[in-house]
Amino acid sequence: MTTAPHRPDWTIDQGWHTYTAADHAVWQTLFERQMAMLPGRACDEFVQGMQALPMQPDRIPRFDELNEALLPQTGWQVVAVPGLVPDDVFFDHLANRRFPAGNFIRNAQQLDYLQEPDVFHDVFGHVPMLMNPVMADFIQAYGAGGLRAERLGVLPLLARVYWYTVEFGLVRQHGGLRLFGAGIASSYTESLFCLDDPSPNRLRFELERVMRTDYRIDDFQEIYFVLDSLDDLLDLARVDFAPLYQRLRHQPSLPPGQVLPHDHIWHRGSGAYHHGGSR
Ligand code: HBI
Ligand code: FE
Repeated sequence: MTTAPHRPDWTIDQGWHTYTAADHAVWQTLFERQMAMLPGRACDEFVQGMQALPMQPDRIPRFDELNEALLPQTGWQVVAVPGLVPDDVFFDHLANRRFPAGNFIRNAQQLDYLQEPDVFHDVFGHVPMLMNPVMADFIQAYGAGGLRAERLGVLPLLARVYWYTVEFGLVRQHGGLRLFGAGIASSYTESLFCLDDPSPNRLRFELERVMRTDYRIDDFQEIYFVLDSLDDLLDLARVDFAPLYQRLRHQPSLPPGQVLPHDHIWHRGSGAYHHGGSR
């Protein structure tokens, strides 16, 4: 939350003409690196969404052009914001099918890691999945649910659902695992780590389990949850969370490195990356 908002919904003009040649060059580096690596790693829906969008290697996309493809497809649109916005502002946008995207781009010294969501994370990572009708409904439902969870004081429980799906989700496809989370799809190193590294746990997605599991915001995830199908998000968008909040609100959270007896394990992580050895 960097700049004081001029509008109550925190939106700003994308200011496309103020991007420098260096900004576009950063986009190009990131874009070409991901597009070369994602085939066989990103799920089909991500690839299809990307193909139907006006994204080019050599320039940061214009949000008005993206919206010409996105609006007729799923009723979503991208709006520009200066960076992280307050939770209630964020949720209100999502509940109304507006995706707030940072308008700035990281600099060439921060290609692999930055704290705030920039235009590469938000547009390259999130917008292709917003072309998918199932994901489109799911994120809208998350926005509405987020406003409720905030009022009930249980937002951390719901935020984990978003984190382990929309941001860092994996899905079974073509007899293997594919990535669909935007936090992964926009990160070269984590796209490799989440699928190829022996270190992290990869468990079947189970809602209550996910709602109890802490996550890392400063490093690769120690655990990834795997949907059987993206269509599972349809049911997830219709879940009545009230009884889950009741049950879970006073339970301790689980550390992300821990595997439980009832977990369905696709891959048990060695833990080597985060803990320097097997446990
Ligand atoms: N703001 N621009 C932006 N992008 C986000 O992903 C975002 C945010 N504000 C709050 C937020 N995410 C999360 O804290 C919620 O999903 C819980
Ligand atoms: Fe994101």
